[in-house]
Amino acid sequence: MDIIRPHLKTLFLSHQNADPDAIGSLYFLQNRYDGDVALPNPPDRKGKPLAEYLCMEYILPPLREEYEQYVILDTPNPSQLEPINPPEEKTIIIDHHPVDGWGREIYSEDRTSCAEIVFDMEDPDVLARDEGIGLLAGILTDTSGFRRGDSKTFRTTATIMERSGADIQDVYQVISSKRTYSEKICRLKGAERSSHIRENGFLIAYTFVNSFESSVCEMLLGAGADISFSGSQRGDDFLISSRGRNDLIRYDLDLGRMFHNLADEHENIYGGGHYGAAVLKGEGDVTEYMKLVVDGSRDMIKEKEVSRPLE
Ligand SMILES: [Mn+2]
Repeated sequence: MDIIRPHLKTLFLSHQNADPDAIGSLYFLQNRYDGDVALPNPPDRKGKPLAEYLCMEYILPPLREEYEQYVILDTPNPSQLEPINPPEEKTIIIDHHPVDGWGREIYSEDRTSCAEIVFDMEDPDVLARDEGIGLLAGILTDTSGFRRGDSKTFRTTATIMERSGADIQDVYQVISSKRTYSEKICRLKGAERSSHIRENGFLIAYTFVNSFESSVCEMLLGAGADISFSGSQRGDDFLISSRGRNDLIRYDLDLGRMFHNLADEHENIYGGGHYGAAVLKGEGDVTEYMKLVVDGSRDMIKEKEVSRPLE
């Protein structure tokens, strides 16, 4: 498929706090097309060791050069590229998120990871071991360790393993990293300050922290919540991260869509994501928006008329 034009001076871009799916997909395409890579800020806890392992060089803002082609990966909304703002007419967007915040034509497929899309798009006969590790790391994290995914996911995974010679143990070794002291403190404080409510048998937990919002959400799921929210206030801006158990999809409880709809109703707010992972952010008071998202999740459960049996 000819989505990316060869022989043009190309910059590959992905979202803030780049995860292994972003890093692995960028690395693979950079190898194929020989362009530069730029990120809005440094990668996240798992993206960073992967980028280091791959010796992937990336440019951080400000960008000093102009390019003929900008290829944006794994990014559902332009706000996730800030402060990078590529010229619209030279931009190609490749993504796997169901909620589209771009308002213009993008190349998207309903897959669990961007890595699957870019690999199948290129379908190379020969794949370097490190390319395989990058792509597999993306699939592994976006499927939450293969707890999500359809037959296409596993077919693509098998093909990448066969052609690159990489295996899953290699990938785990590269992306498993220890939590920093400040992350551990955030998680503990998040636990201390957390509250929870029940709605039709679903446990909804929420808390307030200063950073590591998504890690704190995962901690709350680990503690037993079905849906978790963790919010922070930074000056005039707030950020709320959300996570849901993998089976929310079975109940059609889509946190990404809920955040997207909330953002549509409020000015200067961005919201989006997947069923089980979403972010709402913008200008405003975090406690106010926390109330909105907690109420929103209760309403969603009531509207869908779903319940979880108490075991
Ligand atoms: Mn992704």
